[in-house]
Amino acid sequence: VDRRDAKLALAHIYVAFIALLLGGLAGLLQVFVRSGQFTLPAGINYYQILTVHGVLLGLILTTYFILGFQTAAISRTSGPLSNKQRTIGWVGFWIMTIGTAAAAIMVLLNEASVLYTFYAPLQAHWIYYLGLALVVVGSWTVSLSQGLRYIQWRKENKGKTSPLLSFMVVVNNLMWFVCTLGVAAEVLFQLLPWSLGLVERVDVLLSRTLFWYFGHALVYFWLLPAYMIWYTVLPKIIGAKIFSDSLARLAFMLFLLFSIPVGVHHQLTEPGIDGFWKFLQVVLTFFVVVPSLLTAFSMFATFEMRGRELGGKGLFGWFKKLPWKDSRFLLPFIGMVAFIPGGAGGIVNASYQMNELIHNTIWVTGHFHLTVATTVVLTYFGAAFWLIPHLTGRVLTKKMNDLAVTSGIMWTVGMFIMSSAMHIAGLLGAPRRSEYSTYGGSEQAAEWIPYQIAQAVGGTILFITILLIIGIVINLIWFAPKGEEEFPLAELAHGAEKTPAILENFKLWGVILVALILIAYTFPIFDIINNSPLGSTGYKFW
Ligand code: HAS
Repeated sequence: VDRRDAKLALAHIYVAFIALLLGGLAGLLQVFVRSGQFTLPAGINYYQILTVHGVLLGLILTTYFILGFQTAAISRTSGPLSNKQRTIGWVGFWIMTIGTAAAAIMVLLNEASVLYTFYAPLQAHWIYYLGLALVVVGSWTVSLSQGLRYIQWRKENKGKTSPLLSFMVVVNNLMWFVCTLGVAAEVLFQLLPWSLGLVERVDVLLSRTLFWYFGHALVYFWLLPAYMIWYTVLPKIIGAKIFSDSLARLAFMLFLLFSIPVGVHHQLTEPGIDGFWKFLQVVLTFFVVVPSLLTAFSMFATFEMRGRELGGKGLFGWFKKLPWKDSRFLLPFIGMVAFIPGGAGGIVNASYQMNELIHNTIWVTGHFHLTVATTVVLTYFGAAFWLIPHLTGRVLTKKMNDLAVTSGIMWTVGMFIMSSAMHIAGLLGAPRRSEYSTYGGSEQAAEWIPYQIAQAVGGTILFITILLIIGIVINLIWFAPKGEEEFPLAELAHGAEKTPAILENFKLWGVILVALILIAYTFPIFDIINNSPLGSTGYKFW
């Protein structure tokens, strides 16, 4: 990666790891509070801490890591950014950072304890919403610099298939842009005017619907960089090749199409949205499972083929041949394995009847600690351990690699304890997003307490692991020996079929995407506005 692009990528990664440390600390405080053994000092409010945790880890760590990684990925595969593109990237970085600081100050002042989902009826100070809006606008700007480099590559290489990793970055950015339009509309037309006192009331259902239009695609914005690493980096680390470029591109295009028109599966219990639209979006949700299954089978096949090439015999002999002591492989691999129960939990969530049982229980928190906090984040950590030294001109030593492997194992143990306890307590009815309570001595609530203590044990292990990870990152930034660490990137297997040009036809996929969104959302939104009991939106469509 070009040195000047490396600086831009690193700036993002620094913010991501600061967010990890502070967000992790907030997580530790939360599990302690929920265990009933600890009370927050100095009048700090539980929801304040929960907002810090969700915003820093769910929104800031992820967005910054993704944009930093993607800047490096574009520079590595399409070539260095031009001065203009790099300047656009820096402008975006600073807009995001000013927004993050503004939102953070409001949360610290307890003026924005509205959680990371921040939809109405909880209301925050307008500066919080403005700060988040700046984060979104800044992220568009950074994505633009990446997109412009990709367009430049295509112009300079007419008729050729673009580098796979660059293509993946562009698909992720496109999905991000389209989905953030929903939350931008919510912030601009509802939350900001409402918090500024310009309108008295807003329609809560509309606010939630616009949020979830964004919110589910958000989880795939987190996931796709992990898939980029699985598809293009892991084969190289194990000494294999990418066995199908087309399959990887198809999986990404399917994500682009199906990530957005599925947000209503977060609102299955809400009145005001007709059952038909819920049904339709549940069906589309089951479509979005397909690219993950494609990924699972193709990655598994790559691992098995490589293991057999290395002499692995019998049904599982190949398994032993994989580089288990290499943190660059092990951490993402554990992430993949965690996605089996994580994804299965997602299918439970999306199933209308089962959703009745788990909705708003701590099961959901368990689900996303497996998906985002294990699958995604462990893959990011595994990548950070080679990406940071690659960008700083240092190397990952054997000692640091061993510590990194230890951190991966500790993370897995902590998360296994915490998230299993969350899943079980959720099935026993424990609510999410609530402080410790005995609910007036209720017998049912008493059953949850051992699981809450288990969550505190898991959470403590996780926080210790975060300290270890921050130590490794500091070493890789300032103290590791100087040298050249590779940005591993696999080649396409010999004899792999030629990638059909249609897979890179963004106009065609864009039209299908818009059509799907219109089908899934137009009527529900018109209905919500039309039937709004508040009449606060001031519009009527029929
Ligand atoms: Fe989810 C709630 C449905 C995936 C994150 N989800 C959430 C929330 C978050 C989140 C943050 O339908 C809470 C939001 C809030 O605060 O309210 N989710 C799904 C479905 C999927 C899914 C159907 N979720 C994710 C991912 C996330 C994420 C990914 C983050 C990155 N989720 C829901 C629903 C809710 C929900 C409802 C709302 C619940 C409610 O009522 O509130 C699917 O995408 C899952 C598909 C995945 C699979 C697994 C494929 C397996 C793979 C592993 C490969 C392994 C290999 C190694 C090759 C079917 C890819 C094998 C080797 C061996 C040796 C075994």
